[in-house]
Amino acid sequence: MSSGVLRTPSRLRSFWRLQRIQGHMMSGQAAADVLLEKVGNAGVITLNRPKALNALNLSMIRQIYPQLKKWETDNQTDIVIIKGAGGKAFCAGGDIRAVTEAGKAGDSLAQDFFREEYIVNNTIGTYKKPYIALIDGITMGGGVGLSVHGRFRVATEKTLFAMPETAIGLFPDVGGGYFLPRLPGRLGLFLALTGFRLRGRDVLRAGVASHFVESEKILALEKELVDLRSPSTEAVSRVLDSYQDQSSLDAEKPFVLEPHVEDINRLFTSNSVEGILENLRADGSAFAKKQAETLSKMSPMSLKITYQQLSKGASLSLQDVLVMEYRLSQACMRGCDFHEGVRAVLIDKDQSPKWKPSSLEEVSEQSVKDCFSSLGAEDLRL
Ligand code: QUE
Repeated sequence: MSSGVLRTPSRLRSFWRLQRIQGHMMSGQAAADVLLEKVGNAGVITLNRPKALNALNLSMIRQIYPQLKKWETDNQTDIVIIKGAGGKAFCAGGDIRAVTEAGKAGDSLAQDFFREEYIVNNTIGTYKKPYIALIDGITMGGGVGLSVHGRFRVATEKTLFAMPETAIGLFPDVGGGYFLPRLPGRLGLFLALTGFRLRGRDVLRAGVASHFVESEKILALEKELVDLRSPSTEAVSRVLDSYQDQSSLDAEKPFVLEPHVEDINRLFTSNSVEGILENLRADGSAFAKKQAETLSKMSPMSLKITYQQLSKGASLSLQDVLVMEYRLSQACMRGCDFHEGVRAVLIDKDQSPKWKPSSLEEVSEQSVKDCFSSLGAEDLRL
């Protein structure tokens, strides 16, 4: 690589003179919830609600989307990097407390939030320039939607990944119906139903991340990406590979699910959630017992919706999955479990949701089918 004198001024300029697109401070008010900056020829998105673990709200979505579209065709922008502020989280999900409150009050936020969030997910999934998500911390739900559909997802030892929505009466949305059934074997269905958490290098091993880099190297990695002189997909790929090769952290530690991969593939193969639960209960291993116990705490309606969502999603495009998931999001908004789950987990924090229906057997086939029905003029269009 050349390190000529000629390069230094432009590199300094590109790195230190941050071109502000939206102000960091809104004239004496609180800090902006998302920062959108040009750093050299990179567009950099920083999710900036560290106290809320950078959970995504509609305001952030409405700033990110138009900027992504502009950068996609802007001659001065070659790559897009997305990261989280505060060192703890990339993005811990959506601001679903506000969403359920809006739903109960009949406010349009409940429709707009999911619609506009999924439009961003689709934009990332079809992005024409290298899109690099630095998932250096908690990455759940909505945070997964901002990363997993992009070309590059960089995990670190601080990454904590999960799709935990069945615990709050929702379902693993933001394109979960697309990427989860495309993971090896029955891994995606397992992650979707149980909300199982993956950490660090295991996020790469599961096929969710594209690279693993040590957290302390992320700043240097970002600088190198921003300084790339011809930032093609191949060039970005080479930089990420070289950073990945520098780390052997946990390289000898086996994948946490390695001893259970065959069990998961066998036990999570059934034509119903009840069948999966029977498989787990009949198996008798400590692992199977634990997963059965986890599933027994989840919303029965959510489990059945999720099973169908992934079954259908396996053979749909990302766009068609997002249209399906938008229908499901509005069905959850009409029902009780989503509101009850958010109450139990995020508002009252009693962790004891009262699901309706309370058992899998009471969830009728028709009630699940109805959740997938067209919304007519209200359907998501991509
Ligand atoms: C299950 C979930 C979510 C969750 C907890 C669960 C979820 C979500 C949040 C969350 C986290 C931090 C925030 C926030 C929301 O927590 O989807 O507003 O600041 O978004 O057990 O599905």
